[in-house]
Amino acid sequence: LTKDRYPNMKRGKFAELQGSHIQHFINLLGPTRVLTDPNDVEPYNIDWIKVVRGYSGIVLKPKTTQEVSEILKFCNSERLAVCTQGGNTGLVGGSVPVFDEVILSMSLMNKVIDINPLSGTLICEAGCVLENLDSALEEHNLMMPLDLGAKGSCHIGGNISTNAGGLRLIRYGSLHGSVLGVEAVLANGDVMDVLNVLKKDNTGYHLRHLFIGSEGTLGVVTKASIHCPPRPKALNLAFLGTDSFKNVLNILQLAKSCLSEILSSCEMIDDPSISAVIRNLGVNSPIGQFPFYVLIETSGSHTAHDEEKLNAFLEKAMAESYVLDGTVTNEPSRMQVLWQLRERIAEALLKDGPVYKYDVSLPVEHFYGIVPLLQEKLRGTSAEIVTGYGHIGDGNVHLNITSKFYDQDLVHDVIEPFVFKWVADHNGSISAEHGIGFKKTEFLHYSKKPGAIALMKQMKTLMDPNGILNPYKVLPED
Ligand code: FAD
Ligand code: 2HG
Ligand code: ZN
Repeated sequence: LTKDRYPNMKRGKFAELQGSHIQHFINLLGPTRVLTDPNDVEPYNIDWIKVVRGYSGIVLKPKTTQEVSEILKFCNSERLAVCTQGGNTGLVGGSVPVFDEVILSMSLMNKVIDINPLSGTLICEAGCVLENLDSALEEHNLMMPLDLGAKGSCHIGGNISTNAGGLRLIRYGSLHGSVLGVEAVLANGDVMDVLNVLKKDNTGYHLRHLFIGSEGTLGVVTKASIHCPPRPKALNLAFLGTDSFKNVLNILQLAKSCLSEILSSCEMIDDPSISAVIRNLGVNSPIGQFPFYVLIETSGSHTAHDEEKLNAFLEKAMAESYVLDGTVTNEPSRMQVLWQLRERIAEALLKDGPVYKYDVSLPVEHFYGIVPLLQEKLRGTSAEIVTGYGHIGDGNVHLNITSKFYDQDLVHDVIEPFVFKWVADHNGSISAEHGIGFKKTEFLHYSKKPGAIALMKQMKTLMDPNGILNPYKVLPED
């Protein structure tokens, strides 16, 4: 881990870690929850896609809000920068240090505090793994309102801090709706308790929203209360092949009108994406090869009712030749295999080499437009595999470009200017759900007006005057 990995970035004027700091942390947490052995610390310095890495020498593992508070109070007074880390599955380099920031791992704050089946509310600590929460809720016939491929590792605190979207946003909405309250520790160690469990509470500014999507730059989320929907009794999954993007849109429109309230996911996969899953992970597709595939999930409370609706939709989609082939199942093991074809694309693409990722929102008619343009533009370069897939129901395409090696010039001079200008020209957003993190700060201006960026900076200064919380992330350099 070399210190000059980012030659154009200047380390902020923060203190460097001293032996006396380490001793203070050991006094606070005990020796086993302060990691300083470089072998133990290294995994926390490297992000999931292995392109962003820092050289922090310490990982702290608090177990209580009080400990988080003591840590931040000390770091603030000593001017030690802090990078909070959840499951480290973030895709924009926000979860790892850029230089030598103290890493605050939330992994031991993983207790479920309360599940109320009557109100459908969950209160838990921020380090709970998303999948574990969903399993805990299952006993009470409830479910988590979000689901994503990283569910086995990501934390609810990380989901909240990135405002993660995922596979079921079309049905359950964003975390700005589902998160009822949070407890967060501010940069100076103060505990901000807005852990509301009520659905309605219009008592002034809704402070919890400051922590949803602010990527660890305004505070450390320590607890959350979440509104959890009833677990559906009937689930169906259809995996459909089609010949054109036009027909993908036809399928989406038909699914919305025929399935309406039972539609719980609508995802699109293009052929290069599914080919990577088949080739690199050995998962088989149950149908022939098509340029595009659509996954449609229905969830409801009445099996016969849902099947009737789904069949009517499929009959119409086939009659109109929107769908050329497909398979439908309600068997849990088969559904799991089908979901792998979608959920494991990110993992599969990484096996072919470094991946340049662009997570963009677009008006749905432009969802796939940039993919063929880039395929043409990048033909004959080191980065020939261009794929597009994602949350078509929410207008959120994941543009992924796989390269034989990391080609800085191609990324900076060719791909990024083209992608971000195209997205801005088509009234899109340069980050639909992954956030800005470390990798997208210089492009924020494509999606936020100068006045909005200025207000964001003022809020940061107000809440974290010494700038110790996740520096170099979200906000562009002055
Ligand atoms: P981390 O990666 O550890 O951190 C992410 C950011 O949140 C960092 O800035 C970090 O500082 C901050 N943070 C973490 N915990 C806290 C806390 N307690 N308090 C304050 N700040 C904190 N994202 C989507 O939106 N939709 C998807 O469908 C989706 N699918 C994915 C699939 C895969 C296979 C992978 C690898 C990632 C996917 N992601 C997706 C991206 C990622 O945003 C989510 O995985 C998740 O929300 C990150 O949670 P985490 O606990 O891993 O957070
Ligand atoms: C998904 O929806 C994730 O699978 C990851 O958001 C997207 O890797 C990506 O580009
Ligand atoms: Zn996604």
